[in-house]
This record gives sequence, structure tokens and C-alpha cells, in this order.
Amino acid sequence: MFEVLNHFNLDGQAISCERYGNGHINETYLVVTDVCHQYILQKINNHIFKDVPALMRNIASVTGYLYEQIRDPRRVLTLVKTNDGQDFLLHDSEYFRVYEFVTDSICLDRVESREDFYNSAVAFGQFQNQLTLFPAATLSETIPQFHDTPNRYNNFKIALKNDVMGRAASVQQEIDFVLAREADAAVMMDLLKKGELPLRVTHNDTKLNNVMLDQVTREPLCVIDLDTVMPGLAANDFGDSIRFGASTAAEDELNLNKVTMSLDLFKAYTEGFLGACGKNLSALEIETLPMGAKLMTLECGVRFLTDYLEGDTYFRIHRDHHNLDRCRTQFKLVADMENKWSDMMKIVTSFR
Ligand code: ADP
Ligand code: GN1
Ligand code: MG
Repeated sequence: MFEVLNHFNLDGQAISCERYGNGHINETYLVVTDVCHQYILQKINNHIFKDVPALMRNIASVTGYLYEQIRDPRRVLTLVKTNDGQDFLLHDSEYFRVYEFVTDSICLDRVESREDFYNSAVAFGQFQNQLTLFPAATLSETIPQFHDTPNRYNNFKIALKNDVMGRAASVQQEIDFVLAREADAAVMMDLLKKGELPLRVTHNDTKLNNVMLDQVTREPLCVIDLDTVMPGLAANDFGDSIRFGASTAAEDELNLNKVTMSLDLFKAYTEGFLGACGKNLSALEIETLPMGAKLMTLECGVRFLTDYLEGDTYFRIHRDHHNLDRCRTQFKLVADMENKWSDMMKIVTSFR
């Protein structure tokens, strides 16, 4: 990795480079130089992202656009260029990029307080707001049909039919859960196709550990992990945050009794998100926020199950059956949301 780092225009000489963070997709390293400057180095997952130069063009233009508005490297993710002025490095058929480390910040894998979750919602809501006028047509689709839930169902059915690992027979309960909700899966895409919901520039991967908060004040600093910034639905950004952050347990919790969707956290996120970007959203976009939460959770569970059936080739795993464990928490959350549906609707409609 030090050879790679030599190609970037760093402040000082890199003296350490250690694996960092809990992302499921890229290989992330914390780099420290001899003048104590910290950076994030990432080997970009080019098995998942088929056109890395196009992805990097998206990130450079979005971060550049945000920097024009904000001009503070703690509040906008900031790329560090290579010595020859590029935004990424191609080295031995692998792609690398470097970001400024967001200093004096925290990044949470679990909500520690209602206020932290509220603050993360403000960060994602502001992000949505700041990109309202961004020219969406200039963005490449880095993963086609990323939140097209019916298409995720198709991929699941193909994986089920092929059953390359011979795992299908052992997950019949999960398969039944997916198939029983096939009609729901199309609700948001149908509204989009009918022109009732607008496409906006959205983040599409709004996990709590994709936002940085100030270490001392816990105020929102910036949104990170911009690989999937593309045209999408506001309710999906809302929903993916609920999926991960409003859960009372970790995404890979084994004891499903611990996994519920907290209505209090749901309300906190709704307040923060709509407080920051609500005035831009239509009444239908607000009404469909609970559906965004349910479908992002269902879709993510379907993706984990598909990957389990396909032999764990997409999400990084750290133990046997990890993707199945993750799938089960998602389905437990979906079932819990179905039980709490009228309360979720009441909360969002009170903000209309
Ligand atoms: P992945 O796509 O694998 O999730 P991320 O870009 O989200 O990769 O990075 C993984 C983790 O690295 C984040 O959750 C965060 O903890 C940390 N991280 C990434 N970028 C920065 C940054 N600029 N400053 C501080 N921490 C960062
Ligand atoms: C991945 O990259 P990361 O870990 O922030 C995934 C998301 C999933 C999430 C599940 C590009 O997010 O779509 O919702 O895992 N990112 C990509 O935890 O597929
Ligand atoms: Mg991430």
C-alpha cells in the first residue's frame, strides 16, 4: 500500500496504513503521515462497480459542487489528487482513491442516543437539499437498477433456481417470507413509473456509518460513501437510514428477540430529515416514507439472501452464514414495521 500512497499528493510521508471501518464493499485504510496528517485510502471494489472512472467522475463533481457551497473540508468529503492531478489511481488493475480524513469526528455503527440519530437525519436531509439543483443527468448510474426492488426479486429468483451452493433447502422460511411480499415490492417503482414520485439526486446508501458527526458536539459534519449518489427516490434515502439506524440491534444480531424497529428512533429521524429537506418534498413523497423504510429493509434482506444463495460474492462476510444472519434481522424488522404501520403513518403525516 505504501507504493500506492507514493502516487498521491500527501502532506508528509505515510508512516502507517491500517485497515479501517466496517463498510461491506470497499477496502478502507487509515493512513497517517510523519507530519501527523490523516487520510483515508480506499481500494475501490471493481467487481461491484463496473465503471470506476465514471463513478469517480460522479464523486468529483458532487464533492466539487458541495465544496462551492460549503468550503469546509470537515463538512464536505474531500478527494486528494494523485501527483499527476487525477482523482484516482489505477495500479496493477486495481483502483485506489484517497480522501482527507474528517478530523475530530465520530462515525457510529450503532445509534448511541436519539440525538445522534436525529443529527444523522439532519446530515442526510441537508445533503438532499444541497443537491436539489445539481444537474442529475450528468451523473452515471454506478450500479444499474440499484433500488429497483422488483429487479432485486428477479435476481433472487435466478439465484434460487440456480442454487449453486445447495443452500436453498435450508432457508425455506426466508424464501417464503420474500415470496409472500412480492406485490409490495413494486409499490414505489410503480409510483415512479406513473410519474407520481419524482427522481431526485439521492445518496442511496444512507447507513448511519456513512455519516460523520463532530466528536465533541455530535453535530452533523458530512455525508460520506458517495459511490451510489445517483437519481433516486427521497423515501429510499429515508428508508435505508431507518433500516439500519432505527433497529434496536446490530444488522447481524443473532438473537432476533433483540431486533425491533424503534418508533421513537423512527420519529427522531423523521423530525431531523423532514426538518432539513421536508419543504422540498411533495405530500406523496412524505406519505410514502414508511413504505420507503419497509421496502429498503425488505430489499436489503433479499439482497443478503441472494448473496447467501450465490456463495457470498457481494457483501464482505466475517463468519459462516453471515449474510443469512443479516437477512434474518432485516426480515424481523420488516415484520415489526408491518405491525407498527399505523403508528409510522401517523408520525410522518403529522409532518405534512
Ligand atoms: P464502504 O463503501 O465499504 O462502506 P465507506 O466509504 O463507507 O466504504 O468507508 C468505510 C468506513 O471508513 C466508514 O464507515 C468510516 O468509518 C470510514 N471513513 C470513510 N471515509 C472517511 C473519511 N473521509 N474520514 C473519516 N472516516 C472515513
Ligand atoms: C453496503 O458500503 P456500505 O457497507 O456502506 C451496500 C448497501 C447496503 C449495505 C447493507 C454499494 O453499504 O447498499 O444497504 O451494505 N452498498 C452497496 O449494510 O451495495
Ligand atoms: Mg459505507
